[in-house]
Amino acid sequence: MIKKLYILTLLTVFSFSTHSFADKNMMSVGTEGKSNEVTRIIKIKMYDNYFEPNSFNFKAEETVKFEVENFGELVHEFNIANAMMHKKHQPEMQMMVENEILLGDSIDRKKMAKMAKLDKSMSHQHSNSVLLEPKEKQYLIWKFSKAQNIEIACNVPGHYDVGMIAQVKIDQ
Ligand SMILES: [Cu+2]
Repeated sequence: MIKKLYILTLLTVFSFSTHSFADKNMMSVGTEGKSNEVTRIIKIKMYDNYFEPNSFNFKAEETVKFEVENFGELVHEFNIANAMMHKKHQPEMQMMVENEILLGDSIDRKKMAKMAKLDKSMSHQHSNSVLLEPKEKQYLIWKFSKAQNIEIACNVPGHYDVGMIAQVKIDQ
């Protein structure tokens, strides 16, 4: 119990200290989009462990609605970011596994809400991502920023490493 509290305290300190940096970082790949600005709707299928399609081409400033559905038998994440952001997000996902919020084929959303009160990073409330159980479907509207190459990836522990990544090329 003491050990758990200690870890939570550490995590809270960590997430407070990195939050403004994380927000700024996220802005570099885009921002949450508005539904009246959507110019394209794209259906994404998630399987164990890959995306279909797995490469995209967008224009700078374009607003896209992603309809994401999990056809796999495992929990998967759809996360729009760059490689560095994915790397930073992975320890949060690992903590969700260690706290038994994130299970192989399900998400304990009750526990997630409870933990989120103690540590915001455990809420998985990021505008650039959705986390889905098998058969779940959710949409995400994203406005891309400047021309660059970024990645849509799944940061469920182990999945990024086996290549659950879609390359995103944003042109001027
Ligand atoms: Cu995955």
